[in-house]
Amino acid sequence: MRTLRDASGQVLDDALVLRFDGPASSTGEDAFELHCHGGRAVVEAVLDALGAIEGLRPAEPGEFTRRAFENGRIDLTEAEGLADLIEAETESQRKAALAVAEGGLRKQIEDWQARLVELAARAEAAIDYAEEDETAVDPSLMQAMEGLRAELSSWLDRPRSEPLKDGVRIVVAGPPNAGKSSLINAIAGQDKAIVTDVPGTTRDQIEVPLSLSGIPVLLTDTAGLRETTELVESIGIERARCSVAAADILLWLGDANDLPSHPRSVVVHSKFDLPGRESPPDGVVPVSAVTGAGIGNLMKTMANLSQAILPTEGAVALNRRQAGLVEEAQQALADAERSTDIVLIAESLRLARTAFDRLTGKAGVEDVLDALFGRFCLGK
Ligand SMILES: Nc1nc2c(ncn2[C@@H]2O[C@H](COP(=O)(O)OP(=O)(O)O)[C@@H](O)[C@H]2O)c(=O)[nH]1
Ligand SMILES: [Mg+2]
Repeated sequence: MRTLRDASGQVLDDALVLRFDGPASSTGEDAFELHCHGGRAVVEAVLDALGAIEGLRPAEPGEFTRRAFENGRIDLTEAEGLADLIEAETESQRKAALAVAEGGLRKQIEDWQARLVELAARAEAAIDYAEEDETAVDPSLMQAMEGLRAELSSWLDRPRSEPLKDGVRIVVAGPPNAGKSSLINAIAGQDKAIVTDVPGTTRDQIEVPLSLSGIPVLLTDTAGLRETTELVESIGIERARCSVAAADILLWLGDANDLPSHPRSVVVHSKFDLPGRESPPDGVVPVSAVTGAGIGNLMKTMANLSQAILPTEGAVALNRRQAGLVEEAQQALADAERSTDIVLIAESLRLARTAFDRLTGKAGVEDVLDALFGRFCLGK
């Protein structure tokens, strides 16, 4: 406990002063914290007194985390995890972010890096002994590269972090008047989309964030897909096509024969209540937005499909940036495996190491840093 005074000696507060000596502090620098009484006037008076000291200024958003990163206390993946942790809104988002913030991915990358360094050293050594004429590359080196590449591949096959962070993108598409907007309203339980019997009503996309049995979902209504010369509608249709391509899950309210190619789609047989629509073909999900029949079943199907593209709870999942770099490393290893020239193999291994350096933030990441630390709030 210490008495805080300003430069003129005026007492400001009695406060708890905590001292953290570098390099063991969270930023790696010498630091201290003042735990003042919480009133706004007290905090302002202390901040004013601090501001009057030459060389002191308020921290930029994310500056503490940035310094921790720059001083090597955390790597880039941990900083990314921390940013996600601060933004986490659901339990599953919090657990996933924490796994990365606590170094789950950093440790994995360190293991890969260590193995790569070893492989690179063996390749470099082989160069020194290589004869003029082609000599076969050591099969055990090839095997080790293959093992590492297979491991990276299996990581790339795992669910990514984006669907958990931003919600699983479920896009409802089909011909005009199929009942797309009505279906979204029935699912959302409220009138979010405009429904009419005039084909071509929905021209712009409507996005409804929902929680499907605890899974964050972004349900998107789209313009009906048809040929049109009307400008606004045709822009809407173009957007609908883009949405379908970008969808995690596609709900198709049209003929199964016209289903756009998509890895995860459900053919929905709408207006199940109407005469002539009572006997749906096999393999489709019948629903009626009017009576509500089949809506619960469709929601269950959507939840199951969503579950499959979400990371397991608390597991370390790669984001787009990280997956891109793991992919690069994997590609470099694949190139190395195909090559019979030890010099080229060594070069590919060097490329893989660079990809990992960018993954942890050791190299070439200035643009990423500004974008990342800009996401933090003041005082973090
Ligand atoms: N009977 C019946 N009519 C429906 C159903 N769903 C939609 N409709 C009607 O079909 C028309 C087109 O619906 P809408 O949702 O605007 O279709 P969209 O163009 O695909 O968005 C409207 O008149 C709706 O009232 C349904 O399940 N049963
Ligand atoms: Mg519509």
